[in-house]
Amino acid sequence: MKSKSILCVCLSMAMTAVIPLTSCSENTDATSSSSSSASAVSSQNTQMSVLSPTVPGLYNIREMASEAEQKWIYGAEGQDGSVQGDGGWYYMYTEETNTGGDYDVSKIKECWYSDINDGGSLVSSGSVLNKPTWVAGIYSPDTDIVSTDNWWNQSMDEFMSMTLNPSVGTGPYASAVLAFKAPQDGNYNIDVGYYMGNNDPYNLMGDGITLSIYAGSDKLYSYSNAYYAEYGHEYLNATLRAGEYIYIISDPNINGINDICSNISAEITMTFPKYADNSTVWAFGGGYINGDGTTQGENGWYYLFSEETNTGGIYDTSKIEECFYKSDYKVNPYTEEAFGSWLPTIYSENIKFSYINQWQQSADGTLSPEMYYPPYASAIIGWKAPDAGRYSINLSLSAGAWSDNTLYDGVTVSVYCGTRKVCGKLIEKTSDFIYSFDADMEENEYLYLIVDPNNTAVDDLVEGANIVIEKAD
Ligand SMILES: [Ca+2]
Ligand SMILES: [Ca+2]
Repeated sequence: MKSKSILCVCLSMAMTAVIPLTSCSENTDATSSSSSSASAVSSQNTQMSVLSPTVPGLYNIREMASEAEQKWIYGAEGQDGSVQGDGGWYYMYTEETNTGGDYDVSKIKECWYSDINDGGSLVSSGSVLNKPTWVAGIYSPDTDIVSTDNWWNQSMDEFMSMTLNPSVGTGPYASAVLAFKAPQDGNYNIDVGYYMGNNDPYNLMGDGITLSIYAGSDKLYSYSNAYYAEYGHEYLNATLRAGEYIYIISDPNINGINDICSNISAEITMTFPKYADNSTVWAFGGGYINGDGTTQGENGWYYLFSEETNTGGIYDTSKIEECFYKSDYKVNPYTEEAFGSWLPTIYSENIKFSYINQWQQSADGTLSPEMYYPPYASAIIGWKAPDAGRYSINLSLSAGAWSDNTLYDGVTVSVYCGTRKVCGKLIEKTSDFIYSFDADMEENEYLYLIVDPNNTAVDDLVEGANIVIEKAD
């Protein structure tokens, strides 16, 4: 079970969390090193939050993001669990079981709804189990589907603990499926929690369940547990076309004895990546399109690094170099689909993502210098000003050591305009960093966002970075 999100949280983290405003004052030496007033960074805005609506010339990232995302929560208040498709959620099943997590999703069908108030023969007793449930089509109204032997339940009823329980004592068996239908083309973050396994591991007849998560026909996740039921939580991401489904599939394996799959939570967030106009506004991160993220200089953005680390936030920007792009750096173990990262040239072309190499620098706003062994490097995103002038610059990101291990020292996040340091902040444990300022920049001068791993790069994670630059003239 993973506890760490390795996927883009994009805008949703910054937008939905209570945002602690990160003070940058202790390291700010914005103007002291500059001899030219024309190139000075204006200091009056350096403490300002991007949330301030009153300052002209500042781009309000929060407002942009709320326009740019949409969220669906399974079981949200007001949702009607007796209707297919309410809130985007569908109750489904498949006759494919015990497949080791491989399914032909074209065989998934909709369930039918059994409302005990209709007085059907589905329920054998007057116990609390006498709740409405969605039922696989292989079971007829004459089937005793919720009884001493059969614990099939598929409902968002809080009292039934959000179940996706394919447990029937004797076959035929079916896999219970909760599905979400994508309302439009987009990139979807998928956040699923569950409790699953064998409800009575002392009964050796039970073989638990297999829980799988699909986006369309792509398997994103699969986990089988025949032993003590346990809690898990997955953070996944997929690009879907309108009308495609996300499936959460609960498979009873060989039999349904003591199978439990409950406490299902599911939250789908879609982001609509935006195009900045790249003549008055430039933007980088998970909410914005900069080509396919594999080209240096797209809309002015560059993937860079420096061998300078653990410097207390002081860098010689002439030492900053370009990264190289490795398209097959990471491979999804379930779909075997490769995806890439920008990497410092101090690492070999043959480097692969592994538990000791977790560097990730990509257009989705990930800027993590995470490595288990030296040599370390600082991960940098740069933006080259197309014209001389004054720019309003807004940054937000989530940074720090992602684990609770006190041995690890997080990152130092610094911002430079050319050789001039604007801001520097040591962030040991994961927190949000939000910073806004105005700067006068020369033509072709770089803005740098520098993520320094400090003394060790273990567990150093920076994600959800969004940078919005607006011409302030
Ligand atoms: Ca089973
Ligand atoms: Ca560190």
